[in-house]
Amino acid sequence: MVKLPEYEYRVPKPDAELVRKSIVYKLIFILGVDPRDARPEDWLNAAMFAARDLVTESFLQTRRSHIEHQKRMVYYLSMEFLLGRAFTNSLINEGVYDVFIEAFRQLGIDFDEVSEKEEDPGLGNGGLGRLAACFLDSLATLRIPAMGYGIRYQYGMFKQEIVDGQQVEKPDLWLDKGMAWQFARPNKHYPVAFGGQLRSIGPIKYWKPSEKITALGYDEIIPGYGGDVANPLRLWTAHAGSLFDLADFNKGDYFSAMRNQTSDENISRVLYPNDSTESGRELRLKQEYFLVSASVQDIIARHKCRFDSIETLADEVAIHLNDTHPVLAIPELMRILIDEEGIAWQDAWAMCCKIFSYTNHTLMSEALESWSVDLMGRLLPRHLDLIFEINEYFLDSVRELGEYDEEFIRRVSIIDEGYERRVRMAWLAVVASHKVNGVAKIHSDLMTTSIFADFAELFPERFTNVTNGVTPRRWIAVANRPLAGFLDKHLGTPQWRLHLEKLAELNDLVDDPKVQAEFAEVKNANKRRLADYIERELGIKVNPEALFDVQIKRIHEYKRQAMNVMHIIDRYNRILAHPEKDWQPRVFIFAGKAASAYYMAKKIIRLINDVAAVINNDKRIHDLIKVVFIPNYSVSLAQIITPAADLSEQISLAGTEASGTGNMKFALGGALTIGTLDGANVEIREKVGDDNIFIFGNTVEQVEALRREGYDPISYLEADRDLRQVVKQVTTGVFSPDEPGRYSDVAQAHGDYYQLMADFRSYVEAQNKADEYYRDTAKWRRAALINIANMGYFSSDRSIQQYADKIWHIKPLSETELAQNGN
Ligand code: AZC
Repeated sequence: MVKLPEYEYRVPKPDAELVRKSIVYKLIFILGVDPRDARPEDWLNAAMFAARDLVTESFLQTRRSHIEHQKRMVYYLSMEFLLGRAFTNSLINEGVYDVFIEAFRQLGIDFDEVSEKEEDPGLGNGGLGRLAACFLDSLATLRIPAMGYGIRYQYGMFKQEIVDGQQVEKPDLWLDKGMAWQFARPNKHYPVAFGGQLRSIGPIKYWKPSEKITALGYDEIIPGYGGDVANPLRLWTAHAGSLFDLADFNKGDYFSAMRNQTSDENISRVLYPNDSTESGRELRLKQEYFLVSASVQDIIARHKCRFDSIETLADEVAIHLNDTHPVLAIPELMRILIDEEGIAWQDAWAMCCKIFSYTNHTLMSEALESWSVDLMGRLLPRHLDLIFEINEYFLDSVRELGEYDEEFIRRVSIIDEGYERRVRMAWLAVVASHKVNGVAKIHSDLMTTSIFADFAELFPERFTNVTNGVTPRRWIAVANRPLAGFLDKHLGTPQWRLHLEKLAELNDLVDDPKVQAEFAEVKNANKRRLADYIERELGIKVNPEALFDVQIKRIHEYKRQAMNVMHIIDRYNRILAHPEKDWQPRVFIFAGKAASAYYMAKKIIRLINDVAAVINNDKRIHDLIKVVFIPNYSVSLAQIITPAADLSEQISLAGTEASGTGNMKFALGGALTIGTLDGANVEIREKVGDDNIFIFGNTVEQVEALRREGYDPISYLEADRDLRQVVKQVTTGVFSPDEPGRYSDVAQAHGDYYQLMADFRSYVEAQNKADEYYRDTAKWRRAALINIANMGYFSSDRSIQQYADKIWHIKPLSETELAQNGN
């Protein structure tokens, strides 16, 4: 092994001068750009290389320590990671933010302009992908031996433009500007095979695939806060198995040699822009297998490099499945253990059952993945065969209990024997995992009484809850610098970044008028920043003194953006009817993308924009209402919008939002929640108390009772004149005079499946109460501070600690382990 003196690989603690020189050096010698010609994008890349140098040593050191101390590792498999920008986050985590600011000042270059040039890696859709990113931050910060695996989609989430009020999808070429934050790993490549035939020679199964592609690894560096640990997120990209089909090429058929290459590489071309329904496309199944095959091979290679024997795999490795998308990792590990490592079936299965754990993120039946047996048999014959064997083994064990009838067996079977036979991926996940968790208390409870009720009966000890959390580094330290300064001052320590429960000490200060006033200044600064953004990007002037009422998230019927719009229209009607009253000015802010094929969600975006156009231009309203739809929602946009919110809209129908994490980010930034008793709202209420949150609407039990009894939306219309008027306005074209029938189907979609009519009245009442509160500035500020003070629980550090303790049984690297460098 190479031995180096420490000074040859340790980067000295940087000062501004060193950083400045480093940036200029990178610009010239890495990027080949003359400083005189450098554009902000070039400075960004140069600065990212300079920042990466600072992280790289911790990155290598972390890996050395894992090997040296034989740490048990957790591997987090996810089809999505919504990382957000790396640059400013890394400066905060490395503790060099101010040093870089100073270096830029010395260079005479605008730091903000440059850092805003960074493209968001849009490698995810919504909550599930962002959660994975918060978790990576916490894993590194808590020094948990961990690594993420994902796909390096060439095109991330589409860019959303709004044209004539409608969503238009544009390609997201996030890689085009260069990715200074990744290390290409040309030596990390694995073959991924598809198709062909399954043969057997006696009891030995033999898979002869017809197609092979190569997965190539890129490491995105995930620095932990404090700068001593950095973990890799390994992202796979598809390369054509053999660069050309040489036979075709030799025949002179250049184009058909290339054609294969292009279709192979399609595997890592796009992220499916869909956050809830199964896409049902063959390419998606290929992507899922591509991710898990490369990752499982890599996990085994890493294990073998650290330990002599594959037999110890289950002692040293935990693999976590982020939803069902990576569930093929189970038969893939079985295949490798049995077919390649020669391990007996039952032993291989016992190892799998110790290794895997699974998080469920939604109860919505349309989001439960299943794949047709036909398709799986064609693409992955060996895996299908193993799934059948696993199923048989599992069902036999259930039958042996002697307590269950064939109807029960049919229900728990991994193979759905319906009209078309299908593999139920969530069932496979539950059968193979030693722990299955939901993402908020109410969700985990519902999981065991609804979709997984039968399994909860079979394996009660398997089900658990880990309520989601968010990283205070990105969501306060990076995104909300005024609040970070406020907390440093009033808590007297920067330690809340690592111990968010310290926020509780604010509880003693919430009545202090000076503290309240300082908090108001923080909020106002954030609101002014957002108002500037809105004016710059959309040309709409909004009043920063108005109440900022915000709903930003994926557009989905269950999230009920349409109900938010209905309240806006009702308020508009009431202002017109009583202009003399003392109305609270409000700015209603929306952002979010709709899946490209989701007709109703796209219509809701259009409705928001149509309503905005009418109300914003109605002089009689005197700016008492402004409605703004900010296009192209992303992590970076959330970092601007969230800190500026006064009121956080979390209004999903009870029982539909598994947890939500936006709700936590808002409350952490001192917004009050208006919400239903759904997802993590329930736990937020427990923490902040009834007086500091606006809860409305039916409970899960009431929602279910209505469904059972035959929900009748018309009855609510009949009983409520204002509601009737709103629905009539929408459906008769008051907001779409050029096409009166445009929204005839919106209010009644699917018989009002998400019960907007049932919750409308109590929603409006809760909104009125919010106005009343807001007028009493002391009361509002106090409530906002109480929200911040009691959000400590919702740190992703707490979530990750629970995963590490209850699910993965993984111990962090201690400081001494990390300090003894194994160079
Ligand atoms: C989301 C849930 O809808 C959200 O409630 C939760 O907070 C989040 O996961 C993280 O747990 N689910 C998804 O994004 N689901 C999919 C399939 O994308």
